[in-house]
Amino acid sequence: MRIDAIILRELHLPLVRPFETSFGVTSNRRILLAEIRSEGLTGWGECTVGERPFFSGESTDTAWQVILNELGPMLAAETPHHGGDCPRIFKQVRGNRMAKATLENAIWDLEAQREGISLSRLLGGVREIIPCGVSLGIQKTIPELLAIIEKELAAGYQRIKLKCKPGWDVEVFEKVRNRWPGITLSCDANSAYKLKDADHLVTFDAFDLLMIEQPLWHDDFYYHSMLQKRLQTPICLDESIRNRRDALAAIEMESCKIINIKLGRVGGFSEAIAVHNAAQERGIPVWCGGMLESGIGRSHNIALSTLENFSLPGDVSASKRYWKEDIVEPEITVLPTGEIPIPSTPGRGYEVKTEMVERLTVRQETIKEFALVF
Ligand code: OSB
Ligand code: MG
Repeated sequence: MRIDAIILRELHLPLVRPFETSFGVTSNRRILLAEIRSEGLTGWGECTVGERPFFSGESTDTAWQVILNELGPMLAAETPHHGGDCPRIFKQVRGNRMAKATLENAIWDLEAQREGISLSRLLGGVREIIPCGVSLGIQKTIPELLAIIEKELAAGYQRIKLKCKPGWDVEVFEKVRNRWPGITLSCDANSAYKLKDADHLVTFDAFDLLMIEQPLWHDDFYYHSMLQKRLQTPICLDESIRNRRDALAAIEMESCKIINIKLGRVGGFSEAIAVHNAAQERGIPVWCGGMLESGIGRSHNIALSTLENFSLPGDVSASKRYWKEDIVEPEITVLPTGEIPIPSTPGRGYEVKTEMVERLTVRQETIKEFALVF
């Protein structure tokens, strides 16, 4: 694929309602998009980075800089044949996995279009429809949370994940379980606890949670393995898993029984598939996480979720839960069964509304082959 142009854009998109986790509140998203033009086709990538470096060490501004000055010029100087060529092209750059995923995923999108097949098929997906769950942020009051759960269950979602932190956990689980004894429920602490909270975390076992996601430090395996020995509830790792080696280490150490795969966190489709395969070979189920993406990132998550070992409902939900109007057409919708059918058209299957993207763009750069000349 000859790279004709790489255009990097930042868009501002307000969330329909603020999203609160143990590390902070997000009300407005700064969405970074890469548009790659190649031989008459256009591939899109979304950077799933947060506005502040609170989930990972990357932020909107670091990703912008690294894509513009390092990764973009590296890619523009090459003629990649496959999305899978990107890890080699970006090898010299350490870390910055969300920045890398932005460009790599756009190349996979181009490759699917070039081959005339869906992105799901190119990735090796086997599902024609995927099960969906929702991730519910920390609310001001428990009644407000219960009202939201009621609405999401009525919409058909198959799993409810509650964000939690000290002070917003057992009391909440108790109220939710009392009201809905049979639903599939999980929680996500985003590293809000320490090992000294182990006695408290053991009390979560009473609520029959499908999993507890990332209870301890964002970069830890060892203490999670200590904690898992004391818990009946399976631990799921999110932040800790940066690549296949991490997945192997975590599985070997029994730090988790489930893995959340996020495209940005692991650096793109190539590594996401590698994590998926490593987990599958060892009997560890995976599911696809979300990062409050626009329809572009969301369509990539949908394609990824069609791989065989994505056997649990992901945080892949409808556009309207986040956006008044999404930047793709059709917007992403979920069936009353809590499922998303997989588009079979070439590429992502959701068209980018280019006029809307242009209208919302606050900065834009066209990346040149050698932006930096030393
Ligand atoms: O830990 O899964 C997480 C959102 C921002 C940062 C981290 C996480 C999340 C979510 C939202 O849980 C999932 C979604 O996009 O629906
Ligand atoms: Mg998480």
